[in-house]
Amino acid sequence: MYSLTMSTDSGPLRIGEFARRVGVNAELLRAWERRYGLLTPIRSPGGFRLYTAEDAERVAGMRRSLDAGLSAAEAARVALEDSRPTDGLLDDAAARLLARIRDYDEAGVQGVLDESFAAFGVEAVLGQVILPALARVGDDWAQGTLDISQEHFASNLIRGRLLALARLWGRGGGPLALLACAPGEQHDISLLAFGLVLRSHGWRILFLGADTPIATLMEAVKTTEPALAVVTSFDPALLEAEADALRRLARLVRLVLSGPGVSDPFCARLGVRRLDGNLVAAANEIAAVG
Ligand code: B12
Repeated sequence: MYSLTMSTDSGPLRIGEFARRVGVNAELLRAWERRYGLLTPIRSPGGFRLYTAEDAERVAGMRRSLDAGLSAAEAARVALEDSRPTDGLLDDAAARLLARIRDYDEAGVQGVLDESFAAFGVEAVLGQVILPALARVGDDWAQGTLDISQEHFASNLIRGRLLALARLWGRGGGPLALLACAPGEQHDISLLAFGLVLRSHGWRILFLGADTPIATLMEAVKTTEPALAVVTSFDPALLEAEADALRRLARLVRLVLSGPGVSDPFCARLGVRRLDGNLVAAANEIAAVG
């Protein structure tokens, strides 16, 4: 069985290294490219061919079909049909983003984000590039293979980038969503991402961000009368401490609780809705049902 042989931490590769990783010699790779259009390398600024994870996936598919006894032309056709170019490119961008984060390479991080936003929609970049890279940053940090300074470097760049996209997201005529993190909660990047997806459906966003006291949230609700208030937490204890205040808030506004710190039993106790899982899907669902 041939799996995807390019690791997730490498960016596009020159042919020698690519050949080594996929286990097919460079001459044969060139022949497959020339004869069947199996590979679609991008060009480096110096004009070298650079192969991506998508190319690696096609080579793996080609080898599987050859092993199954198909002719080379037939195997290439099957591999091309099976390959999912967009997913490959997005995975590749996530891997490169992580590599640039590890190198503290600010221009590199911005470059990957520039390319990704230029080529794909906000939803795809958030859901398949930025959030997976952040999740991986967290995992690697927890395992001790990534330093907290790299996590801070990444968080600040990404947060700044998302805030720039959020500029004037309170304008317009759509329904208003008030977004805030629970008191004591610092993780506001996913809430920003959620707001951007909701904004793409025409919603207006009032973002209060990290560590918002529930009393002040109530004041903002009274003044702005939002259609929805979303409170996020990554830590169940922070919500538990605010149970009474949240219950009062839920009397004033349609309230949903979100993030990994929220549980079904807690929401049931308060009689509020829980929104979690994939945040892009959650925002799309809210936008669809109004
Ligand atoms: C960036 C980051 C930080 C930054 C936050 C910067 C910022 N302004 O947001 C800083 C440095 C402040 C930070 C601090 C801490 N962090 Co931190 N952090 C992270 C990291 C790397 C990414 C957070 C993030 O944006 N996640 C969003 C996405 C990537 O996560 P996700 O789980 O895939 O989210 C999915 C769903 O849960 C859901 N979802 C998540 N949010 C929302 C919101 C809405 C509206 C909806 C609908 C859905 C939804 O959608 C996502 C899928 O689409 C995570 C790693 C991780 N896996 O999350 C750790 C992580 C959350 N942090 C962790 C910890 C331990 C901490 C600290 C306690 C560390 C410390 N000792 O100080 C503090 C706590 C600070 C506080 N009081 O809040 C742990 C939490 C473990 C736990 N549950 O107990 C994690 C998981 C790292 C780890 N692997 O251990 N952190």
